[in-house]
Amino acid sequence: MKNYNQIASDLDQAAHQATAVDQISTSRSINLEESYGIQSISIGRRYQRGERFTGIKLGFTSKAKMEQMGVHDMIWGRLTDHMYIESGSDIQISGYIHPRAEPEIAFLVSRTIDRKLSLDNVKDYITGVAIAIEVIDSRYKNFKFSLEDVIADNCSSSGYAIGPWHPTDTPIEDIDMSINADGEILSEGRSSAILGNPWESAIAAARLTLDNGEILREGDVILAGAATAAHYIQSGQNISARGEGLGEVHFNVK
Ligand code: OOG
Ligand code: MG
Repeated sequence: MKNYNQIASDLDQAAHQATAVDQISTSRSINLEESYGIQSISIGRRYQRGERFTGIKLGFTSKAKMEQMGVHDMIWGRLTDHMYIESGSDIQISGYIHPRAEPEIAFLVSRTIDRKLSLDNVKDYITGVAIAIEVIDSRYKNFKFSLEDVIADNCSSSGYAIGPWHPTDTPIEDIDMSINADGEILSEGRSSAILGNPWESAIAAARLTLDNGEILREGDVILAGAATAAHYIQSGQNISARGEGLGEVHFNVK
């Protein structure tokens, strides 16, 4: 039976080489604590290659996402500078296994989050909100996994693009959001689908990092989790996300 280091290394290699691997849960059972442990070892390998922590992403914060993937609970993973996609730039499909894109809301951290937050004080720690696209690319064959599998795989994190930052008094509680290919809507939804209010994701991110020994500092990013189902992307497409009052973010798939 593979140990945690071997599993973490397999997942890291799968991402690095854009080749899918078997789910862990088909050959052994792991619990949630073990899967976060594997995620941490696996992301450590990225840091060793020189990648830098840039924030965290939440997953399965909307019913649409939980139903699409058949899971039932919120998850979190790490983002690195290597995953950042500049808006308007090209991404190479060959660097991915079976990438999907989804519309997200991003938060920009203004100072070290050293306490649990609430709706009353969350804006004291956040300086901007933006529309974003997350590119998820499960390292598991057929994009199929259990909750434990996907956590170990750093929650499918693969890329993220962020639109223009807006001040924190910009309404984001219940706005229209869409993910589009070549200007055609693939999915649209309301931001209130994200935990009832996307600010709750920033609050959850503060709690999860504090409870798990990560620190969110000035300049770090929080991705709130997608409001709609994710869509496979293909070379030749221009992928964009739009958020009412937040503008647009896009990239080209080569
Ligand atoms: C897991 C990641 C979920 C979200 O926004 O809900 C996620 C997956 O669907 O592969 O990023
Ligand atoms: Mg996501």
